[in-house]
Amino acid sequence: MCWPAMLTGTLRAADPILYSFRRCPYAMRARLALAISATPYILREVKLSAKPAAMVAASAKGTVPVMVLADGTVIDQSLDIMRWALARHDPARWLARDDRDLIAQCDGPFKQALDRYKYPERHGADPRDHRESGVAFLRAVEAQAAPEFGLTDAAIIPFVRQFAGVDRGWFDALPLPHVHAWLNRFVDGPLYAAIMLRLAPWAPGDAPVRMPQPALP
Ligand SMILES: N[C@@H](CCC(=O)N[C@@H](CS)C(=O)NCC(=O)O)C(=O)O
Repeated sequence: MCWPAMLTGTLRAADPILYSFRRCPYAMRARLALAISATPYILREVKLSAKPAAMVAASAKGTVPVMVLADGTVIDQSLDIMRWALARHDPARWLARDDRDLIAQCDGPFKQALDRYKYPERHGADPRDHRESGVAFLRAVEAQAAPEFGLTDAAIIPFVRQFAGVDRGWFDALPLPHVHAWLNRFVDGPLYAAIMLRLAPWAPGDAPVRMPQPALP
């Protein structure tokens, strides 16, 4: 930050605001890109059953994440928030690993299989059929494993984490060594810890939660 901003705080006051929900995979991917790009922003945790009026006024579709920039621009699709943050600053070269086809498979068939596997009671479905469709996507992820983590990885890994969590024993027994190592490294790593802050839902008048949070000593 330049010295006039440190003195006046004016730039910080204009940081973008992110409406988010801690465990939402779409919001997680947005927070990952904001974290790796070291983008300053104000984080507002949302309770999905009681969305703040300010969020709905910014984006009537009522899904998280929603980012509101200082000039009033609203970005209300998670992938757009990722690309906006990385276009600003991409120190880890995440944009070099942007596989739109794999991300579309994640957001389409894999997300559908995940919902039906995780919540069979809502879909009247046999969860085992749907987890097998999910495995088809995981095989594609396994085949494209790379040592570098990038935009594609950050976009899909929150969904794979949810899928793994439904029945960890079954997931761990799948013959997908790269997927297992990739997911474990991510969940044990500093970036994951940095984006998974536990916060009470935001209410108007609350002190701003400024991101990134200072690193612990
Ligand atoms: N296409 C949107 C999808 C976002 C989305 O569906 N988020 C879920 C939470 S994970 C949501 O806000 N659902 C609304 C609700 O549950 O009321 C994006 O990529 O940002």
